[in-house]
Amino acid sequence: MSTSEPANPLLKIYGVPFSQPVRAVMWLMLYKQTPFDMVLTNPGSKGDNGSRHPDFLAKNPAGTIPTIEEPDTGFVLAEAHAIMCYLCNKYGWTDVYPEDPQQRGRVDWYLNFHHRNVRDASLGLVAPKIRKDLNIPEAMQQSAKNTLTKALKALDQHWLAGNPYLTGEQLSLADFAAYVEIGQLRPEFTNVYDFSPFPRVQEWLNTMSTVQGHDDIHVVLAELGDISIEPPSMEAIKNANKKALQTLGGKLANMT
Ligand SMILES: N[C@@H](CCC(=O)N[C@@H](CS)C(=O)NCC(=O)O)C(=O)O
Repeated sequence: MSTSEPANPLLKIYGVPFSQPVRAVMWLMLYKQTPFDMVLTNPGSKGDNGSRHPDFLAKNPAGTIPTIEEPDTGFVLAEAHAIMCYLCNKYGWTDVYPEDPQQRGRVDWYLNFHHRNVRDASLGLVAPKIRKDLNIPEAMQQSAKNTLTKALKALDQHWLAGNPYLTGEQLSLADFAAYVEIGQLRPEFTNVYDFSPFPRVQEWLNTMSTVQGHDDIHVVLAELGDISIEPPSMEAIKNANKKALQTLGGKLANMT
């Protein structure tokens, strides 16, 4: 693992630990031992700390987390993958975002493929239990589950054939991005998916759980536990986020 000089003043990350794309960005920062300011921002809320509040929409009109802001330059960026690529470019983190055009091309390939494919893990299996307010139609949930299963087949038969990480012998941004979606479904977390048809994916999940920062980033899910039978209460979700924030606060994140 390599380290970098802490940014000064610290980079602001708007989000909450329960958000998958926020976890991907925070994991990269923890992996690189780079401190940041975590600005708690509730997804979808129009309240003061919400991603749909006019102040937040002025920064990111899509109203989504993660969004980052550099206090020294005022530079704002949204979309988890754009953020991770930017941070790698800025700090020279070429181990996880290689300079070689073909290797980088493969990472970019995965990061683009991820949307509407692996990302459907949340739409089909997690959001229906956690965000009851969204009333995700049954047909949409089923379609998302089918999309995820096809994507996992592609990971098992193509991306992970012959190499331990998604894009080769080295851990890359692709692995962080994919794990926050797929890993959340594991038996030790929400327990909502049977991975037995995908042995290479299972092996990769085990490898990823040994990557620096994994346990700290996943406190929120370890706290929430199995949701396969009973959807968690709002109280349980809030407590899990709180515990996660305490852990992250004790590490590299300043909480604001
Ligand atoms: N493509 C975006 C997706 C971000 C996203 O869906 N964030 C959710 C939380 S997990 C969000 O902010 N939802 C609030 C909303 O859409 O109102 C990324 O990768 O950053």
